[in-house]
Amino acid sequence: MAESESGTIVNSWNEWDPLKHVIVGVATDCHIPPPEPALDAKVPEDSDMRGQWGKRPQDTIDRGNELLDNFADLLRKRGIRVDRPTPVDFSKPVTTPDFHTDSQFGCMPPRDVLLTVGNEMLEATMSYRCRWFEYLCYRPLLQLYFEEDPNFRHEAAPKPRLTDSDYRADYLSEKIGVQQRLKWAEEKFFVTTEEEPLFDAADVLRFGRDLVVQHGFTTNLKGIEWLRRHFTDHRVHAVNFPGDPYPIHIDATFTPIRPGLILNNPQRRLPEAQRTMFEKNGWEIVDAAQPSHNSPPPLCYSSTWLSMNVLVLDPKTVCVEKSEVWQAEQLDKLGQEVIPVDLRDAYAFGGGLHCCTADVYREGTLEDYFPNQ
Ligand code: DAV
Repeated sequence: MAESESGTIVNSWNEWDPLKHVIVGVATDCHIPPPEPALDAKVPEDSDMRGQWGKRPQDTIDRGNELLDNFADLLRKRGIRVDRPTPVDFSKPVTTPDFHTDSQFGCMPPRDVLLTVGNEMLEATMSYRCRWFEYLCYRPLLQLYFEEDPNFRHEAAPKPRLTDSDYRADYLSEKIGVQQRLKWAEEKFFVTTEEEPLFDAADVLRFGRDLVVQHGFTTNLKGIEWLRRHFTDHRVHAVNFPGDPYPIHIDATFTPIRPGLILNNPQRRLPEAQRTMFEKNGWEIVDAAQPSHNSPPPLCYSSTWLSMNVLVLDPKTVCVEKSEVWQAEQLDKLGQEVIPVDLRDAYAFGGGLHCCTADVYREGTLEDYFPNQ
């Protein structure tokens, strides 16, 4: 591979090859956005976030940044280059010809916005109005990579209109009840419609030639079809996980650890019919260990299953949140070196160790891990 004078290389084909360069999010100015359809559907019915919006308390932002800075330092000490996004003013309302929202969100989980496949970084469409402009926080970095790596391809998926026709009104009641939500999730009846392609980057897992994409609240079938037509050298597989009443993002549900091994959330098992590709190629899907906590931290969108939102540094080494002792123990028994990282107080900003990062460069090449299709 040609290397530029700066040494910058954008290239990553999977979730486990040796990590050399990564983006870590920042919590600065992070907001709880005002109500909007897709976001409301994700906020659990008993959440302390219902009815609240505005800038998050400054002391929680400072604490989140402290933990994210420490994580960035830990990675740097292991020889990994770490870059950080540039927050925009998230208090600014956004008006397009099609929608208005009174504030934006933040730039903590870069994983949601940026999808790296080989030498390409693709800005996702996103599916929340408050996150429509989030790519702006990453543009200074992507411009830099464009200058420094002559092979880097900067791509952006078509910006969606996000009118009301993108969302099912059925989901707008607060009192749907978890049983109804589970039934709808099983039937693949999600809050987003098939009006136009929608996807968040965190719904995509990269396995070399195969991309595995979760169909749920944040990614619709048209979004998956768009990815299929875009990544023409890849096989794109749609998966869904009944058992999650609020299905967004695949990375607290299905977590590849190394070639041949995936953790699956035991409350959100991959349906039997979708296991064939893994079984035919000798991949093991094991139930993830239980989370250490009974409830998420305050003002957090995500479930307790951020326990399995781990960051793999190489096929033998994995970062696990420090308090998630059961997950750490399981990975240790599975033969991985486990690095504990204190991040729980940053969960509220949008996720765990996988969410708060986005790959720029992992060593390694494009491989076919599933030759028997
Ligand atoms: O379990 O709440 C969180 C995923 C964040 N990227 C969950 C999914």
